[in-house]
Amino acid sequence: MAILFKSGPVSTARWKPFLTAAWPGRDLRFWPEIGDKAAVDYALVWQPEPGLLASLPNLRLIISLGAGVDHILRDPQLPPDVPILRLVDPYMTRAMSEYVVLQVLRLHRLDFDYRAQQAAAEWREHAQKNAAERRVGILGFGQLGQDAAKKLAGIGFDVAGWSRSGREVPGFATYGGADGLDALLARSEILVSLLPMTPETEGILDARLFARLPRGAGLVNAGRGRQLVEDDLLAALGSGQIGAAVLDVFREEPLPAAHPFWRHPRIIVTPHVAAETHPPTAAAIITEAIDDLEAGRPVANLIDRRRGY
Ligand code: NDP
Ligand code: OXD
Repeated sequence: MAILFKSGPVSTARWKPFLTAAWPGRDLRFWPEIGDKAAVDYALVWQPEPGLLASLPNLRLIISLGAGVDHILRDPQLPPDVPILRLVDPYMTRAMSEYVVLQVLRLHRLDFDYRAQQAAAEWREHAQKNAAERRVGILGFGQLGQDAAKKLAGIGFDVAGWSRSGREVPGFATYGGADGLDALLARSEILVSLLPMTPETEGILDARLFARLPRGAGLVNAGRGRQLVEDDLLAALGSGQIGAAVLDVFREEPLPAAHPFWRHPRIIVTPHVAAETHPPTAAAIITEAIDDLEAGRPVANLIDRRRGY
């Protein structure tokens, strides 16, 4: 019975002490030291290379070291019947909400304008709405989207959410499907995307979508980079259809130094840090999932492969 951990070197160094403490005496293996592959029954992974999971013949559970699972599902050789667990960690959820609140406030309070004015030593005031007069739309109304909505509503923002199912969430206007998207976009002066990466959401943040937002809308993307059509965003910023954007995720990460986003005056870039995995709390959640599986109890937060998230 062995547990394999596969991530980058920095993440491995951060996780190691917590995993060792969580599973004293268990056979823990840190990639690339896999040893006997037949002995591995659990794999904790971030961006496993294609074929790695298929090479473990007795795997019982694949555990994503993040909330998203696109980095696992993209493997064409992924073993079809092994369940996949995604991280749902209240610590991470709170981190994402902090990020969303910060960026929505930044857009709401015209921070891009005032930073630019400071650089030019220009003293000029703009009309300022109150949060209650600012409509925020959240694409992806799951764990992260709903918590962010609650925190934004606590400040007074008028928040609505969009999901695949159009699920009802008490206290919020919710929308679902293609028709629902039109309605959500029409009311969103600030649009926050917290969508999982699936074939349906790839490229969803494109010129067609931007055109349906109120003119000058702000955008926050902390879902996945491949959901954004980068040239369409640059064009929408150029025309003023999008007023400013805050981006945490990118098609290519790290974002190449020559990429125009780095120096665009109406874009803020953060290096995929909106909600980092937190090993102390995540290790406890993973332990519980493994205990449940071994005891024959239902395991929470297994993904539905057909939906892709
Ligand atoms: P959840 O599975 O809890 O929520 C996903 C939401 O997206 C659900 O409301 C779901 O609808 C909706 N959705 C999925 N597909 C579609 C679609 N085609 N059309 C409309 N709505 C759709 O996920 P989380 O909230 O936990 O995480 C969301 C994503 O955030 C992750 O997959 C990851 O990509 C990203 N993330 C980014 C981080 C960062 O640091 N930047 C950190 C953590 C996560 P329904 O409710 O109907 O199922
Ligand atoms: C995640 C992420 O999916 O950090 O957890 O992007």
